[in-house]
Amino acid sequence: LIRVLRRREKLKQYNTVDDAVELIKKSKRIMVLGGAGLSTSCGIPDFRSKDGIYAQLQHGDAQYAQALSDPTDMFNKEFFLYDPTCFFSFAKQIFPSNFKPSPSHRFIKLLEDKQKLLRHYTQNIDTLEDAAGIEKVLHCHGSFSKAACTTPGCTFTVPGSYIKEDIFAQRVPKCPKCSEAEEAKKQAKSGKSQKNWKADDNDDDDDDELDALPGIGVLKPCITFFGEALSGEFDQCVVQDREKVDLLIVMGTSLRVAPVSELVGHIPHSTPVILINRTPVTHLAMDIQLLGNGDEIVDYLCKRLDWQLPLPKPSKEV
Ligand code: CNA
Repeated sequence: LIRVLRRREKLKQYNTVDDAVELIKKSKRIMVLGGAGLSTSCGIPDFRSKDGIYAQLQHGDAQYAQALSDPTDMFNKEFFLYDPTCFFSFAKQIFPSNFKPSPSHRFIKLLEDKQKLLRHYTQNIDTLEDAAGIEKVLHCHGSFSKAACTTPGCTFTVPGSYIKEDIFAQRVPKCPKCSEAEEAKKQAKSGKSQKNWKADDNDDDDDDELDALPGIGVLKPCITFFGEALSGEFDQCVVQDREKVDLLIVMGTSLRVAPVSELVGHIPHSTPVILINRTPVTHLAMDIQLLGNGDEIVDYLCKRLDWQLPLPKPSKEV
């Protein structure tokens, strides 16, 4: 809170859209922090808007409303391990396929082309930054570009395309290595009981308990669920970037998901922050809030900056 108040104190010189244009013009190391609002115009719903995924899960589809005590359970690791079918019956709605980057993505690419982008921290998992050709991007919450086995100790990882068919067929994709191991284990066990062997030790019982969870041995997309830690790369990048950044642009996010939302507090108080979002952010101090449709706002900013947004590229599937 102290940090927030100091920021308000210090930076009250920036208030208007003219200030935003000037800041973008003069800044050379812009950090962008983006969220689901970057991709809503591409047809991918966000979490918390009135027509977002949470509202859909809570009120729209009875199947999910019954299964989930809270809509965030859909992206909760513990719930996933107990019931992976729920996520995989829903995942096709957010799996990146034939989506094209929005003007907002292309604006970030333009910042990069103008040598102004320090890094784009995206919370999105839809890989549309890659489709837009943005190179200085950190996928803070991972993405659908890979999937990995959930069995502890199994490192089997595949490209996202490997599980695409299962996702669209609403099937739970199984790890082929663990399926083999499971089969071998079953056979060994039946051999054991035939010979009437004793159980080996307690560790084995623990393993059995874990193995029994339906979400173990499943190829889970490498997206960060609630209850999972972010990769160490996030902290490393923040440490590297915090002293270099000269402007932070927050785009299309409610800033409700920590620790990424905390990035705003990690940068120096002297660094101005511009928010481009449909709804205001009231729990963190922004110097300038440009509220409305993000694509229209970046279009306006480009006109004011005399910049041309790059044309959309042909879509690239995961
Ligand atoms: P959120 O909490 O749903 O917030 C989205 C924000 O974007 C809201 O404040 C909206 O007002 C705003 N918004 C929506 N549409 C527009 C628009 N056209 N123009 C301007 N603003 C708009 O989602 P956050 O990103 O803040 O939350 C982080 C979560 C969302 C991450 O863990 C993501 O993985 C997760 N998510 C990602 C995607 C995706 O990859 N496309 C989709 C849904 C959820």
